[in-house]
Amino acid sequence: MAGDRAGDYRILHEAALRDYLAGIPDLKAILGGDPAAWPITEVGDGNLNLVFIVKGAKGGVAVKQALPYVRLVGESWPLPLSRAHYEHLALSRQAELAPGLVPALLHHNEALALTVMELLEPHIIMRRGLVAAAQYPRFVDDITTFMARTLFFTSDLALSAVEKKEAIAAFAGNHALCKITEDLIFTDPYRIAEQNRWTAPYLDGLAANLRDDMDLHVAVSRLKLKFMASPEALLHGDLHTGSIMVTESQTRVIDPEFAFYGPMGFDVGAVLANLLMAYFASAGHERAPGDRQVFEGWVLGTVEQVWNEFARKFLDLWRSDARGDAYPVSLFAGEKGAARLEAERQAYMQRLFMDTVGFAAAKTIRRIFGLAHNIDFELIEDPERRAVSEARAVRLARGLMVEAAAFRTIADVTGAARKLRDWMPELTG
Ligand code: SR1
Ligand code: MG
Repeated sequence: MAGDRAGDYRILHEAALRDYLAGIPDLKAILGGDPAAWPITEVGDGNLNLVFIVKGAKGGVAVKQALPYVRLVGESWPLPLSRAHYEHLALSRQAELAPGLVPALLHHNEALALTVMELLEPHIIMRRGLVAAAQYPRFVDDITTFMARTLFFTSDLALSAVEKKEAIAAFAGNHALCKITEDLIFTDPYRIAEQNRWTAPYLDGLAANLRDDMDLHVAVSRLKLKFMASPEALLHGDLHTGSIMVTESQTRVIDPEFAFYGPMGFDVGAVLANLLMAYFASAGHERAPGDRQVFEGWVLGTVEQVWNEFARKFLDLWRSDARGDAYPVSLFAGEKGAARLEAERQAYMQRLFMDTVGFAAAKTIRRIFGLAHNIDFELIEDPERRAVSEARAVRLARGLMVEAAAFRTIADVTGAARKLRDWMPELTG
């Protein structure tokens, strides 16, 4: 049931949440001890929801409750509670497809738009770690397994046509969240929009260029159309480094409330964009010249490995688990058929790479000129230094979108990023 049962909904602040959790025997047992002594802390630093950490004598849980509006903006921007339904549905599916890579689900209340999950401890939001120049040795293997398996097994390569269409329908109601993406990522940064902001005055000129750049407007509009009209697979839908929790040895993907059936490159591009932004932001976090060089090398290496490993794992699944209705086996019989199908797989990945690179570019530009920014850049205190890092990222992003044909491999992308590391933009102001 994806509808909003507004009558049963109430926001559970501390006391009400304590009573609620204490009334659910399984959760009470996980937490342990006297409910009156459970510390409850609101820790949500995302843009939309309340998130509480609750600790008991025995263990802890994380509680996420959707608000009927966008938290970042306030009650003036209503948002359906049904996103909690889609998040729960996506999380359940991801847990089946990529076990161990999402938080365990402990409880869900549809009417309260509330989900209780395992407490991830001592995990931190990956973006925070990247700002601190931390490296994550498990990340490549874990995120590429997550993406390859969730995207492949929800696509027409793995599902029958009936299963696939039913799955699209199950997520089709999450259109309010899609609309946020359609507006904030693919439209607003390229026009005058009340909620846009950037590092002014230094990027005023660049913001004006963006509004006047018809090549870019065509490129981003093609990406928008692809986002709206290509239900290839079940996407996480918001797979940035703020939606990933990490330790040195574990990776967990959280927050799939933007889940819907869309183009695969949108998820892969989100991961690459956010790593590339961490790379460009790094110069702004330097305390002494070169003191983050090792980290920066790791980030660019990670960008390359994420694409290469994702492509390898996805292709392996296609060779071993292609039980879907696309590319019928009967059409590719014998040696000739096998060779032709393999060539087609390579062509498919090349097309997916181009989508990925385009979406990565759009994801970058929105974080610099749109409503929702990221701490990679925001925590660079000196606005002029921040603007320099941001302008470098924008230069790469524009190239990726408008001169897409020049980027045939992931090494072309990291090579271009490396060349921009010390490029000095002309800033306004
Ligand atoms: C109004 S919501 C702004 C952004 O926050 C989420 O994390 C998504 O990225 C969305 O675009
Ligand atoms: Mg989120």
